[in-house]
Amino acid sequence: SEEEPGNDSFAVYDNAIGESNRVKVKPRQQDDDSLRQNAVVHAVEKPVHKQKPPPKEDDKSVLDAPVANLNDNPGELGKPVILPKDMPIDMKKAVDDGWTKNAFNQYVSDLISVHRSLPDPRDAWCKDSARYLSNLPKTDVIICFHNEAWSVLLRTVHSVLDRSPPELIGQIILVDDYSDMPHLKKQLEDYFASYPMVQIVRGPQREGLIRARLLGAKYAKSPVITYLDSHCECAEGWLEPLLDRIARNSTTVVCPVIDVIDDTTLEFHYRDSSGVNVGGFDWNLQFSWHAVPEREKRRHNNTAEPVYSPTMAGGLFSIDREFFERLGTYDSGFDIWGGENLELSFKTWMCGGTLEIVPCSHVGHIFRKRSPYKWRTGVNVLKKNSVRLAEVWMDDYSKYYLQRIGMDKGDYGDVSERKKLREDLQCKSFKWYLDNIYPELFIPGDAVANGEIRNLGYGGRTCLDSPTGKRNMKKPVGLYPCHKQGGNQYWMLSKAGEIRRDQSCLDYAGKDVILFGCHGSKGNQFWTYHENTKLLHHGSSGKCLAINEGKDKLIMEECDASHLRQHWLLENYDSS
Ligand code: UD2
Ligand code: MN
Repeated sequence: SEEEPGNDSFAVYDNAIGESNRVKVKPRQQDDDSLRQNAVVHAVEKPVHKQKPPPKEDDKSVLDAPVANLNDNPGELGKPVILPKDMPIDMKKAVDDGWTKNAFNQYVSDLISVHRSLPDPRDAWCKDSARYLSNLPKTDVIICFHNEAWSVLLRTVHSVLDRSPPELIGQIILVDDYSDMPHLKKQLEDYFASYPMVQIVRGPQREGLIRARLLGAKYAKSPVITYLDSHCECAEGWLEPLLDRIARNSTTVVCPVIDVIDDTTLEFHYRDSSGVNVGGFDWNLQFSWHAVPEREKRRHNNTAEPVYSPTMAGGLFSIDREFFERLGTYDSGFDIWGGENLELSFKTWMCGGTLEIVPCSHVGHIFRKRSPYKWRTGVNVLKKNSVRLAEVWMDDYSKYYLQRIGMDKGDYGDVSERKKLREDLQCKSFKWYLDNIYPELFIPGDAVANGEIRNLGYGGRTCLDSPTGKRNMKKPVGLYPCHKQGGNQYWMLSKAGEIRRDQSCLDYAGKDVILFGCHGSKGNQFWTYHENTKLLHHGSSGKCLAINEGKDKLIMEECDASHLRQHWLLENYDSS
């Protein structure tokens, strides 16, 4: 499951301080479909300049235009837009600027209609309207943004308007989290002036996405709240399957399948129901995707049925407004970005609710590889959020997270109110959650050793150091001076003889020693530690783990306890 495509898509912003390059943005014209008028587009496998003139300025006319015309426009039906390799210099500059400001290809987005069509990603099972209750509750849709690109924000809103039954939407609440891009000022109000459903709320200062969502919730009146990121596209029939689950049980929190909108071409890649993933997390409190576990598959007759998910990705979900309030909405002490998704997931399960992914509901999202906006300077925002989360919800298990950050909690503010909330709600324990909702998660306390793995050769100051990022899963595992701060030097030896980093295992198949998704069948992932000789003996090869003289490479050698370079010290080793 480590290799699921979704995995790569979640950026982890290491320094918690996103760079931002606030280049002045050219004011946009009123109707965005007009942007395409002068554009040169190379659609895939199509000759240049193939596209028809864009539809008329009036928004409504776009919908009425004959389908045949529309389908030739760039990006229609979710198709990719590929720019020519040899771009004229000013076009190249515009493309680069778009990337700098947004961390996705804004230039390409601007070529695509804000009403573009998408393929219908639904399983046949989903299209039977008898599956859904006829009296569904209304939802308000809350979309928070901080310096979002104009065409992307508008496409998000239009995808809701164009593909939701109007009687199911109360308001669309756009929350501006103190953007300073000029197109997000009066121009936005002007644009939506003729859309009574759309309301714009402006935050008085930069709040971060969590408090911005709370601000939006204050304006919500419908029985259900639906949150979306500001770079999404809702697909056909996305809403009814979500609302249906809440109509049946108001403590069910639901997420659509998040389809990937390519950051470069804006291609809409949808995932059919057999490829659905559920959410998990690791002990760094980072969200991760996993294949639907067997125990969950057994509950279903059809892969399109809603599946239980231990956690949610965070940005896209619907929740009963009163249930959200009962759960204490979000912790308003969370800043800017991160951790709120796990907070809501844990308490949903622990305090009497259910969290599901609904394969019939599809919403695309542009996954970015870096955060384009400014975070807070001088504070590790993500760590502060995660410490609050761990302190309030994880009981004794919080220590496994704290070990990953060298036991240094920093200043995380006051959490007494949140603890009281948990008490008042009489929520279940975190152990109950792990045992019943996420039994797949490896518990560090079940390890025979945890912490650094130090080599005793050449001075004895070198530690096993994990390659970073899921992308590097197949890169050789490295070496680095021991730093005692956990992080990439935090390893666990499991009772089953795996050297683990959460769900990935040290693996040797004859070439490099790499990290690979744990498979639980020993072989290339089976290691035996001999406390007296200090050798780390590998199962399938019979060799021993060692380091080279340069202290920068792991090697596998014939076992020989007289070589210090084969000696290892495992932190907190306890074989009893
Ligand atoms: C994911 C979630 C995101 C959120 C985050 C963890 C998905 C698809 N996305 O990250 O919703 O749960 O994990 O916190 O599940 N924004 C503000 N103010 C800020 C920063 C961001 O309003 O200070 C807006 C931003 O414009 C966007 C939304 O919040 O609409 C989420 O931010 P993101 O897209 O940078 O987060 P993402 O998708 O990497
Ligand atoms: Mn996002």
